Amino acid sequence: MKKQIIAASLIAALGLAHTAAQAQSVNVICSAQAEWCSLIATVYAKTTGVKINMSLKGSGEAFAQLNAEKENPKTDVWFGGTGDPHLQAAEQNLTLEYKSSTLPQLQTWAQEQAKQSGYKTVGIYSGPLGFGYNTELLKKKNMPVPQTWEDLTKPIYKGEIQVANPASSGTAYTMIATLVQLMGEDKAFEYMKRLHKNISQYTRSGTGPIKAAARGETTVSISFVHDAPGEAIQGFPVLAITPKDGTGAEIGSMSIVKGAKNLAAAKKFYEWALTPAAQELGAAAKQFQVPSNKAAKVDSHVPDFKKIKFIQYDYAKYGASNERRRLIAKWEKEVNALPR
Ligand code: S7P
Repeated sequence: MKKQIIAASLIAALGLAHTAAQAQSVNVICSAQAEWCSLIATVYAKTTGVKINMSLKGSGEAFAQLNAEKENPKTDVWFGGTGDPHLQAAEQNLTLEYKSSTLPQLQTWAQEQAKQSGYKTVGIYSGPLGFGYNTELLKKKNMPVPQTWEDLTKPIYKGEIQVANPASSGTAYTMIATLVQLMGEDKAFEYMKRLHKNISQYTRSGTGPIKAAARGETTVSISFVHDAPGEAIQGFPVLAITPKDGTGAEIGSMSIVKGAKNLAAAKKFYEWALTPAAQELGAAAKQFQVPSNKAAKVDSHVPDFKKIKFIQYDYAKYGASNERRRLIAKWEKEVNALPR
């Protein structure tokens, strides 16, 4: 009898220990750049004792993974990445409704993102779409800095531009949605067909083209402009500009996965990620998006939104699953299928 009691207590203790260990880790897909993701994991583990099992995925790929594992989620939190696939995940019930008490401390665009998704996602940063360029290559090839979307279609830039593929990249989808809103759908598709002739490569990831421009593998990229200063700080000859005729911006977002196995830990991480101190880690990792918490310091490398001509980006419309699917399929059929 005594032996049985001891065995039962042992099993109970092991069970408790297992639960405690589970509570000490959280599974996060991070769709920001690797430097930022690993700084988050290090600081979070040091300050809270909770381990982050971090996997890095671009926005489009992260969305695909959540969709693939929806019957048995392995992810607890999806941190960062363009907002449109987060909205799509919300619509498809892949993410959990959660209203943080920090919401009133966030920028209006971040709160709007939360509201539009039924509080299944929230804005954590924002940044404008634009053109990156290698200053040395432009000079060597005697090319002007492109100032407008139309400039990118000029023959002088033939084979000189990289942009990501919208089927895998949230950045590239932001470009399609921006152009459609800026020009109207017919003109935007006519435009993208002309642009296609000048594209040397559609990359898988949204940050690929700015890295290629920085390293002299392409002259121009279509990228988020906040991704350029980090490359320049490393010593690469790269700058970025926003088109004079207007551009869109991403609302980098964060969502808790529906059915998250470590829900308490997921909420704790989510709350932490909305604090000013956590958001300032972006700039510390040389990532220069605008933080969503109004009290977070804005680094001097962050693009000045007041100097940029923005379109009135309709995040709800272009984050809707059907619209996103329709525009990407149309781009595949009418643009990507054309010879260059
Ligand atoms: O962290 C830089 C950044 O440009 O990358 C994010 C995103 O993962 C891009 O994903 P895609 O590869 O799907 O385009 C952006 O949210 C972020 O600003």
